[in-house]
Amino acid sequence: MRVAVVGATGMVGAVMLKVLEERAFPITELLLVASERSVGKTLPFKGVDHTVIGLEEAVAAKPDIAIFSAGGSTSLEWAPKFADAGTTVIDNSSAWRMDPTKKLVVPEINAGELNADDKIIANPNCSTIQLVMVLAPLHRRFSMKRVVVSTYQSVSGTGVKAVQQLEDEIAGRDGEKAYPHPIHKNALPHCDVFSENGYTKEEMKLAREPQKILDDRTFSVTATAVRIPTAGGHSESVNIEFREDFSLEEVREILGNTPGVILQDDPDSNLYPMPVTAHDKDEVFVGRIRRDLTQEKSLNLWIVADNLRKGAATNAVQIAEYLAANSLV
Ligand code: A2P
Ligand code: 11C
Repeated sequence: MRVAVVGATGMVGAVMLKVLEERAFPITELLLVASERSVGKTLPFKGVDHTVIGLEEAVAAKPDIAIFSAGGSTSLEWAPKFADAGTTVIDNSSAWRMDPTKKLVVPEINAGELNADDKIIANPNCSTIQLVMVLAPLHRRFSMKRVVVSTYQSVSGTGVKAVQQLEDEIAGRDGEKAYPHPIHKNALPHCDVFSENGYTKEEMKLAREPQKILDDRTFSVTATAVRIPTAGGHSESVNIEFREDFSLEEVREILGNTPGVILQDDPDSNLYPMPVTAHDKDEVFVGRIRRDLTQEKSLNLWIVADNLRKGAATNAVQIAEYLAANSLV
């Protein structure tokens, strides 16, 4: 495969390169693409320096696959240009996710919907991916009615500037601010921008994307998204009301047998998912599985994943792997 990584100099881009290398994706030529500011810089891949090129040059090279993580406006403008040149785009931004003509894919759940005509494929939001990885197998068995999720999201989800803000505040240094408040020793009920309905865009992504991925509007999701001072890894407290009753044994068995999900649920030995243990892992971790004692057929659990891995780079590379394995590019 001839592969372009658009946004290669960025935070997700760096993880993208690491994941492509680790998973030994079959690359015959790699194009590293960023803004004009970075053209001419070099980045290593498999021990070889690669020179960063601009978007025009990358489109003209007609790669088989372009994985985008360069922000929504770059995707909106450039993904169609790559697609017109015959390149399949896997886009990590929010630009195309809710476009009814584009598929929103978590490979373990709905890669089967993809075909060779899908030229722009959307990668879901990080907090959505880890949530649906756990919801999907439970929904298939017990039919979800309503999900209430509260997130605890790391500063890496906001980007380099936010990681720097946290480091500056810990060190007591002045610096640029990514957030309107301190993040060190704080928690901000504010991820992405507020929309007119009082929810943030991040909360609305959590409400809408799962329905599209599961192709089902018979359940609803309501969310509160909170930024906390963790360096990497998003956590989620989730309450699920089902139509069918369940046993905790069966829930554990289902999740324990779900590819890409790892059960970490042994309170007696203080075993539960945490950002520090999920760091640099491709899987989604689930624990604290217990009945909601206040309502029938309802479950509480806790989900953690590395937001830059399964939440972004790994999921995008898995889509590329599926396309390659099924001769769809
Ligand atoms: P650059 O490093 O040249 O600015 P992050 O999310 O970590 O901020 O990274 C964003 C990524 O998207 C970077 O690789 C950045 O390149 C790239 N990028 C941002 N704006 C553009 C643009 N207009 N065209 C191409 N790449 C862009
Ligand atoms: C966060 N979920 O942690 C965001 C980052 O829609 O792709 C990714 C934003 C997006 O703030």
